Amino acid sequence: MSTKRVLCIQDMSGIGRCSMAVSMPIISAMGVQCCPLATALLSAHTGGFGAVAYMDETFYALQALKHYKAQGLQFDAIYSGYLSDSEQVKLVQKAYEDNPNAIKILDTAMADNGKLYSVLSSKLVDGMRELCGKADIITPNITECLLLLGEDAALRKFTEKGLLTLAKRLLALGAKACVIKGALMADNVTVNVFFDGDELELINYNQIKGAYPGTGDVFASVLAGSALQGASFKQAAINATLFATACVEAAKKQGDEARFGVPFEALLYTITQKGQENA
Ligand code: PXL
Repeated sequence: MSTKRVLCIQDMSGIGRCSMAVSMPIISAMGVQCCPLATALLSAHTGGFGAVAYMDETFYALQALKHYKAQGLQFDAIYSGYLSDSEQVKLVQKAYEDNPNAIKILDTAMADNGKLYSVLSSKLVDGMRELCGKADIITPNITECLLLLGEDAALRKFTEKGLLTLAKRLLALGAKACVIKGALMADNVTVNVFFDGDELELINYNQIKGAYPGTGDVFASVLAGSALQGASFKQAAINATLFATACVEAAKKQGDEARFGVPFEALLYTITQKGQENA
């Protein structure tokens, strides 16, 4: 069987272990080819390094998509993450149109801790909501989930019933499955909520204090890699939770500044095929 190919649509940031700089090594380690469609270049992510150097690559990315279409190149999956401008939503739409048979994984990376990222606009929220209508699986964190549903995004606790209602409302936007990440429950347990319209799975994990940027990108990358390896979306969400949690635990142990992201490099061996065989 030939190596599966995923088109990865997001920015490339030099410092802070996020987006493409996380997805390429993780997806590659999982034995899947990660083809980068860089939507922007940044010197660092926008959450902790002051005024970043920024180059928009929307025009380039559109030309690249045209090139792939002209060459008849198809991708097994389209995985998109952070988009820096609502115009970039069109890139994802075009990639979906050009690859009707691809698994469409939409990580609605745009907000956290009750707030939209400071450099983004509410137009992007509308664009992400539209994309939700065409994706197979969407992976918002709880803040993004509430923004997509037009709710107050302030952090609060939820019951299982409340989370099921949110998940049902998310799927009503059009996706086949969702994972709501990092929802805090009444008993102070944090869960990732998987729902496919049928089965609800609350994936518990040990929430560690400290906001590490890029953890959502680590999660979505493992989910994409697992899905392309043939795992069910539910199993892919479990694998992604385990790896992202291990990365945050390693960061805490190392005591690095949170803004530099999680030290996933030392754990990559655990998600290679060889590493899984030896587990
Ligand atoms: O991990 C999300 C992300 C990706 N890319 C850029 C970001 C962020 C979060 O702040 O700023 C440029």
